[in-house]
Amino acid sequence: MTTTEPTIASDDVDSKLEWHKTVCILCSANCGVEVRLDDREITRVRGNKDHVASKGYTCEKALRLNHYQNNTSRLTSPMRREADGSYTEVDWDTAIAEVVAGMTSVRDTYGSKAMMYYGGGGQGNHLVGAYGSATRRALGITIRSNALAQEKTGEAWVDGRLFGTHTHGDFHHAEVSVFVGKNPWHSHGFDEARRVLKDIAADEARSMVVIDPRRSETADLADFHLQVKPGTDAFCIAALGAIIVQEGLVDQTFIDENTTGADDVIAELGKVDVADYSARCGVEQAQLEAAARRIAGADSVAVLEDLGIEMAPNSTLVSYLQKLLWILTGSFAKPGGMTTHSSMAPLFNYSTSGKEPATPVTGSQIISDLVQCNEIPELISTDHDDRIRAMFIESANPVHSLAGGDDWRAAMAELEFSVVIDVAMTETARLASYVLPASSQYEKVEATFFSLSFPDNSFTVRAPILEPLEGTLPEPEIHARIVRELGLYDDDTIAPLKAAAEEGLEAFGAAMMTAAAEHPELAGVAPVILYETLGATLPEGMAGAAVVWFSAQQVAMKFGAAVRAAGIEGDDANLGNNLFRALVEEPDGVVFTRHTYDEAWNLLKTDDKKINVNIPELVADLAALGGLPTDHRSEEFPFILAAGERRSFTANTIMRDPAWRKRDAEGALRLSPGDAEAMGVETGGRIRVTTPGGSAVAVVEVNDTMQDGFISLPNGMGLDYSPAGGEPEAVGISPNELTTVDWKDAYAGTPWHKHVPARLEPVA
Ligand SMILES: Nc1nc2c(c(=O)[nH]1)N[C@H]1C(S)=C(S)[C@@H](COP(=O)(O)OP(=O)(O)OC[C@H]3O[C@@H](n4cnc5c(=O)[nH]c(N)nc54)[C@H](O)[C@@H]3O)O[C@H]1N2
Ligand SMILES: Nc1nc2c(c(=O)[nH]1)N[C@H]1C(S)=C(S)[C@@H](COP(=O)(O)OP(=O)(O)OC[C@H]3O[C@@H](n4cnc5c(=O)[nH]c(N)nc54)[C@H](O)[C@@H]3O)O[C@H]1N2
Ligand code: SF4
Ligand SMILES: [Mo]
Repeated sequence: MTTTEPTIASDDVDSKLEWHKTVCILCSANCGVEVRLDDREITRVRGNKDHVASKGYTCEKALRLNHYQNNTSRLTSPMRREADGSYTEVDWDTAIAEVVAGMTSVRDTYGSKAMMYYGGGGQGNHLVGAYGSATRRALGITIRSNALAQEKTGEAWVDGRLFGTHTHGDFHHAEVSVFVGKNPWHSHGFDEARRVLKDIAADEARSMVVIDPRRSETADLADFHLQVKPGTDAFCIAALGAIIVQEGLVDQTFIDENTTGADDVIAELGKVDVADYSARCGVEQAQLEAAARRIAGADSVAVLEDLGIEMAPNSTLVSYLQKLLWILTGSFAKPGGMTTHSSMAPLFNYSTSGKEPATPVTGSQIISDLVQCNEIPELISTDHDDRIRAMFIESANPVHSLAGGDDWRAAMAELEFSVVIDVAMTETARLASYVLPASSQYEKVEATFFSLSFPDNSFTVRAPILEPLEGTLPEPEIHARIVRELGLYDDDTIAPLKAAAEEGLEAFGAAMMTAAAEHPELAGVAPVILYETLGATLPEGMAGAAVVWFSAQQVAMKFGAAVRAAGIEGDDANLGNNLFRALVEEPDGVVFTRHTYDEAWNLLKTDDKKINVNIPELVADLAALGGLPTDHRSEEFPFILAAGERRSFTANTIMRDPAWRKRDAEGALRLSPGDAEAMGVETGGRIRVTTPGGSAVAVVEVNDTMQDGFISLPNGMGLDYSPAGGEPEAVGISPNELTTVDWKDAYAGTPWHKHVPARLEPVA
């Protein structure tokens, strides 16, 4: 033992070493944690047992959070790009003035259609998006997108048609849990994922079905691992649905009472040749039958899809088919089943008609107001009059995270003006006209809107545990300064609101009503006005929580009974105020709605409060499925590459310092033992991977969970970083140097990143 290691005695005497409550921001679960600080270093992390949702659970990644908070890529000054491509540090006043001048110059020359906003939050910082919406509206930006439009818009389109809203499963209690292209062991997606998976595996009365070409860590625990050939899920799940229909296992009472329009799709499933589809997806018919019967026979079924099908062929159809499994077997609005749920702020705007607006440049549909991510470079690099000429990007790294790296770099160069707000100098920031440094998620108030639970749903407002790094500002302050610079309001405008806020929340609510009537033009910038007025009265460091007051009021209005059932008292505006108070005061998170199962029906947004099963376009696709290819490989590209797998030490692009990884330092290319032998490579060797999008050399990991012909690379690798703060270098392969913008879903335009044709060549 070295003398520099902390000892128990020094922990006890040093008051700086108290535990601070916050959350882990590395995935959507946002587990509650407690951390210890030594000056600005996060030295210890443990699960917060009192957290309402995660109850002390964490995975191994949370222990490494200091690499996010402290690393050499942190930005500490606004920066302007000069004509020669170098960056000059500028002061905040200059930066705000020049950012506003740059954006308004594009707007005034070409109109607001020439501007786009991208991003608005990663896994744990969604207040960014709320405050960013003020700048967006103040500038008049209507075109926007974020990462959801490269994964979940196909599912959202289906959800809109079926339910008019989002649905989620109760995996803690489901008799049968089904994971479709989803590996919760590593990627989570619901609270306490590994605990829940282990509980299911240990309980003979419960079962798990995993549909995945790889024997993932989750599949290893499953009762039924349907090991499809990559990209053939539509055949597999159509066969499961067909077995349910053809064996008479449909819950007809549920269908008659609670749904409309199921006949067409039931008829279509009745025609499916199960033996043929079983052969096409590579799963034995007997296994498909056993899994389908287990699903149909269960009291409750919960299903979760994710990138394995959302980023693969027929993705929107597969989202539909997967939902049919639990609709046809009546697993809705009961414990262990699927439900709708409340939300502090919905992640999508759903359309029950499926009719969405289209972008004038390409004619493609815009689902949930989010432009298709794969099309963004094309919307910029075109001669079309309506092309995008300015981008405002915040808390996202699209040059690295979206398909087609080369197209993105070209598009960024064509923009007349671009702004990036980030904590780090990213691949995207390096190409922007202006870079504004944000305080980290441990230096300001933050929260995630990924709270999808039912019957209890919770929300955590977390206080800063550190002062902002010098030179940085929290986003609420950045956006308030931008909106002020745009001249939308001044001290006089907000003086009455400030005074009312001093009096208390009740007076403030009344003053907001008056202000809304007197200044309807300020509705769009309400988040920054809340921050400057109500925020000024909140406890030290908590001003940025002000925007949550608005959500709390909305939640109280929409779900009043459920908020009261959750133990929040008060009527009308007081209910919202009391909820807001609880959220600001409670570091362990607050249950903000407690529903009864019956209420799940009321939360549907369909006109008749029934599930509208018929989606004619997708029923037609199901009918035509037999004519579609099951194999996208060719002589030139004999492998299928899953470009962007979630592993033990991946966290999107949130962790830039490669030293955070305790294993798989370079992010190995995984391939089956059979393929390794055929290629003559071994673990630790090098191999060149080439796709229609690019070529790169990877380190090899021979891995017996892979099937022959299927290879994978992790996501979030290949980020520029310099441990000493000098010229940065990338470690590992950036997956989107291998992907292309045109390889995508027909409905939502979501990329087929899990299904990239590839070839391999060993290198010496
Ligand atoms: N550790 C970690 N966790 C994360 C993240 C992270 O970066 N690292 N990112 C978070 C984010 S943003 C998201 S969206 C989620 C994503 O979470 P997941 O979707 O679970 O993650 P992936 O590993 O990309 O893909 C899941 C599975 O799809 C399988 N798959 C590949 N091709 C196919 C196919 O054709 N059919 C089927 N059925 N399966 C296929 C893969 O083998 C893999 O096991 O993870 C979140 N959690
Ligand atoms: N090939 C391939 N590509 C993929 C995927 C894949 O599986 N394969 N997965 C995709 C998926 S599902 C997703 S969700 C996307 C994610 O990709 P992005 O949407 O780009 O999101 P993140 O990687 O989470 O990056 C978030 C950015 O926020 C910054 N940041 C962190 N904290 C703060 C903060 O407090 N304020 C601000 N302003 N910035 C902050 C980080 O430095 C980082 O640059 O990647 C996608 N890209
Ligand atoms: S990475 Fe996700 S599951 Fe792991 S501790 Fe962080 S929030 Fe929880
Ligand atoms: Mo994602």
